[in-house]
Amino acid sequence: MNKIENLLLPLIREAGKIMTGAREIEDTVSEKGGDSANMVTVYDVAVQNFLMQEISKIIPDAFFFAEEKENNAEDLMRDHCFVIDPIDGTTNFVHDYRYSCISVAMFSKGDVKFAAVYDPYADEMFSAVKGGGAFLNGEPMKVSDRDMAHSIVAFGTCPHMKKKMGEQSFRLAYALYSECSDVRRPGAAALDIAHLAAGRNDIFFELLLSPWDFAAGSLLVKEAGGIITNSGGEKIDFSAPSPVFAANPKVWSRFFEIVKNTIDI
Ligand code: 2AM
Ligand code: CA
Repeated sequence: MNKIENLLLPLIREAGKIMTGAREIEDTVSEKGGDSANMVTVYDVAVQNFLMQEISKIIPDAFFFAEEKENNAEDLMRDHCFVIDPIDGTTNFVHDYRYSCISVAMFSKGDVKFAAVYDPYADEMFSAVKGGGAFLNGEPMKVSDRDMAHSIVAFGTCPHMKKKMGEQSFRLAYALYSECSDVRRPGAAALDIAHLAAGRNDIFFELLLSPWDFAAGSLLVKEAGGIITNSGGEKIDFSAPSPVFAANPKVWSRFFEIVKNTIDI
């Protein structure tokens, strides 16, 4: 492990204790607007504040692009900009469903150089440094080699945009369901993408996500040998919300063919 990992990973594990130590979570919820499922708790803010404060001690000139604050996309072009989702899977968190994570990506001049997704319930740290491979709790991880018939598809339903994205999301899930082994809707996009990088699921999609949901996951998938793109099959733009499609290389072309034949985004 190089230096940046040694400094950041213990901080992110420490932040996980704020999640696992949370009590009476539902009493701390505020609604953020949208169709539904767009909530924030005092713990989202506490994790974000803890990470911003501790990272600033290590990297005093760090910038932050994070879910529970106002952001400036130009900061992604700085030398050090941390894209943070303090709790991805907030609805799961509020329900004590125990499938939520912390997602941290370090950008340097627009490019993700370091990524970590941490599941504090399973104590699993998914991490990657650009060009250095991907790891799960320090052990190398890679995407699966399963074919379509044996694949699990994890997907998100855009609950915050049900009217615009709901029907297409389920249409695509159904089209994939017809050819794959089965589908899952776990409820935390960053963790679903990390699990794809670890070879646990084989295909992931959600038709609209925010940069903090997919920034870390995109490096994990690439460093684990997988493919992750926007709806045009191109590199995702990190400065704005985007559709996200990811898969192992074996199923990618059939997966993306089904995407193109099924939905219109
Ligand atoms: P969150 O839990 O951090 O809010 C659920 O389908 C996925 O969508 C979760 O990863 C969730 O992240 C994300 N999500 C929820 N509200 C969103 C919004 N308004 N814009 C983009 N993504 C959102
Ligand atoms: Ca969040």
